[in-house]
Amino acid sequence: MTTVYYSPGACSLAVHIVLEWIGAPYEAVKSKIGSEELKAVNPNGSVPALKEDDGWVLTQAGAILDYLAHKHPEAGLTGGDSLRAKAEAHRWSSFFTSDMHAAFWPVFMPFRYTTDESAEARAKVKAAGQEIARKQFAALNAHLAGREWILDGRSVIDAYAFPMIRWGQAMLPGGLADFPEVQRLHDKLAADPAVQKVLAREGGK
Ligand SMILES: N[C@@H](CCC(=O)N[C@@H](CS)C(=O)NCC(=O)O)C(=O)O
Repeated sequence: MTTVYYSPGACSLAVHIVLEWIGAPYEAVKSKIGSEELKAVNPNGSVPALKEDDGWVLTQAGAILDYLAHKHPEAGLTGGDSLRAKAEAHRWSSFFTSDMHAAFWPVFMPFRYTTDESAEARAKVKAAGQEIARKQFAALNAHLAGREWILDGRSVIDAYAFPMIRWGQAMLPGGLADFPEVQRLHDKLAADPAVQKVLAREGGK
């Protein structure tokens, strides 16, 4: 059985949702970031990590989502098979890994981005991260205008967006008020019974 290692509300939520959408049996293991138990699976101590029955471990959310989409083509979550559809999937996966997710690191962990231990310095780092995140949400919002999903049809990329959209709601001043298309995507995903099931399992986080 496929196993996902997750931390409630983290980017691993995307993998958890995709496994639920696929509908094949899987195990979800709640993990403490940086714990020895998690490091035994992913030496980096981060989530998500995916383990297959034969012991093969895959890390990196974008790689895991692409792997699952192609392992289960019957679930229809790849976003399309044409050369350009694959390029779009790659483009948006990179966007969430490198642009959106990275923007949140100074928001969640400002202490990693300054050697100044004062509350004031950390608040400034956090504010800078929030500004970068807002720039990424503006790009996503513009892309979503007139579209139902990020790619052509619901895909793993929508699941990838979901935890980060939730972070935006919770961690940005004004939440998503300036990004109505992003809010619309959030609401559609939040209304999905599979997403609700996963959120409940993750403890409502
Ligand atoms: N590049 C990795 C980043 C994974 C990552 O940073 N996950 C966060 C949770 S959203 C984490 O476990 N962070 C632990 C840490 O930074 O120490 C990916 O995309 O999977």
